[in-house]
Amino acid sequence: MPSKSYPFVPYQPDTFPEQEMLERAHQYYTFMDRRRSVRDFSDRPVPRGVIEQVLLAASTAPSGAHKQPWTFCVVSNPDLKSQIREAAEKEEYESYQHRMSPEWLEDLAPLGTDWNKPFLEVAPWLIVVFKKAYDLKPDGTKRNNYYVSESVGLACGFLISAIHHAGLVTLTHTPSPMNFLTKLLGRPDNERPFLLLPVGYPADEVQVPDLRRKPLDEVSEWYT
Ligand code: IYR
Repeated sequence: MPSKSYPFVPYQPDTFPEQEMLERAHQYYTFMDRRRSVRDFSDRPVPRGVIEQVLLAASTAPSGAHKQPWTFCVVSNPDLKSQIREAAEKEEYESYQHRMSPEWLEDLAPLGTDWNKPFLEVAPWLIVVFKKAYDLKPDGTKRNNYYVSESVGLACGFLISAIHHAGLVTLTHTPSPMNFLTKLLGRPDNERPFLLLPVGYPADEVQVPDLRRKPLDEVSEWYT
């Protein structure tokens, strides 16, 4: 078996005394707990440089075999946003009218959603995340990726947290089915649409549903 060695480099992560660690952990929780999904956006512009930085942060997520199997398609072109809105609303209309079960519609009722998706035109940026089922080598042959959905889900989590940290809002929008995005954005065969995130400032006096998060004892079991 051929053996080959690969370089390792020293790594010195930040560490803190226990009291400071606890304070930082708590502060991060309270910061993240202020994040809300927002559906009403302002059309106020957001500099491209901010979007570049949040995408770089997203791309620091761990991924299977460090393949980083994602492409972030970033849309601000008004014509393209209109086409995306039109196609998404067509699918959403079908979903809300015919495809979603009564139980599903009942579960969504507190969120106040429907097939109308004005944020797809109003938000200054749409980030359409694609997952790469495999990579294409320069000679056109396929190279496998691993744990693709887990990896891209992690990158999206990092992205949402970076957007929140920048003082902007977003929404995890999943028009279904979402293959119209492959066509509209001209993506290659190895990419599948995963999530669509409108990014921007919230509309003036925006409101969000009065939701509660589960307490720790409902989301954790401890085996000490
Ligand atoms: N994709 C639809 C429906 C929807 C589904 C779930 I699950 C949500 O948490 C929210 C919405 C839409 O975007 O309206």
